[in-house]
Amino acid sequence: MNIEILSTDQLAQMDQLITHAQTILVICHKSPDGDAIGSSLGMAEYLRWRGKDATVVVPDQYPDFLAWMPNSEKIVRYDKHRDKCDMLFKIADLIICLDFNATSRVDEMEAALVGSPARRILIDHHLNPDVPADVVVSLPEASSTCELVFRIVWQLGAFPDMGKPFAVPIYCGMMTDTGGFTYNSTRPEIFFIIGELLTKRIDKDKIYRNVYHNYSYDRIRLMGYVMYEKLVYLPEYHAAYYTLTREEQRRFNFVKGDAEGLVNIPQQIKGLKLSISLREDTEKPNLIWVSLRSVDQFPCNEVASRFFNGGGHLNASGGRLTCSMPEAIETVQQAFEAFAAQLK
Ligand SMILES: [Mn+2]
Repeated sequence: MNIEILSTDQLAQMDQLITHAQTILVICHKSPDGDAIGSSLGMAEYLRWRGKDATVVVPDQYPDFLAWMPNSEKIVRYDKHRDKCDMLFKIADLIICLDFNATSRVDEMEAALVGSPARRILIDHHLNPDVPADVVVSLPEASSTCELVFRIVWQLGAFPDMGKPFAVPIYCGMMTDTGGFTYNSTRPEIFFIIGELLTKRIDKDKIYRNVYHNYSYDRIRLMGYVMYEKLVYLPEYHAAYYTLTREEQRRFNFVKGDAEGLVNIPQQIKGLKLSISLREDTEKPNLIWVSLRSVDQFPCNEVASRFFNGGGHLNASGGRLTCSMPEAIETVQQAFEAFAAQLK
């Protein structure tokens, strides 16, 4: 199977950039997910194999359910170690940007990134990449940035020398960005890659449990509460939404990440096309985080950009509103109305 994605020129350029760099930063977007952390750890592992001083720097906290991955203890948080990180950005020869399409996605780290004299490589699967870089690898049709990192390392000829510390995070990111290979994962290349990763003796069932079977008792109860008390189902639109207030989050001892995946659950209703979550920020008043999920060709990223100041992938997007919850609910209703033709 041909899984090569770089042109001959890109391959040579990338190889040259890495060859001539010694201090390399590997960075990803704020609130890193499995794909951001997985691709960063996988890339750093490859770079260390090439004898480079590679450091993974992330803007802020990443979820507990990723903290078991090999070398995750070496990840440096920008929000905690600002001075050290600013120095790294100054002295780095090369910065590899993973899983984001705009410099604003790295949040507080943006000035350090933009101001760094280092060369840059961007590897991403979001639409419309807008990060200035010497080499841009952008494949919106890819399942994940981890898939791209695999294909690049493969094409650079290093995969036979990679072990578990490469294969585990790459598998993990491909798994999380496809909901455990339940969406955006139909292309045969993906299963070719999984087959290759399994030759490194990774325990894919354990990886699944580490990531998905990690709920607290509070979180299970929150899920039940939201689905029973809060879910609003609109069969005429094949849509559903729910709200989650600050007070409710407090009641269930909400910790960051507890809302993760909640928005996917209504998608299990037969025929549902669009699911929306409205969650009040735990601190800032009138800030509401919006998550959207859709199936098939229904573009929830268009809904996100038109109504919720956001965007994302065709079937998984996010956004934010600055308003009260009743106003946010009104916006959701307007969105259903505006997309009624495609929803009904
Ligand atoms: Mn991703």
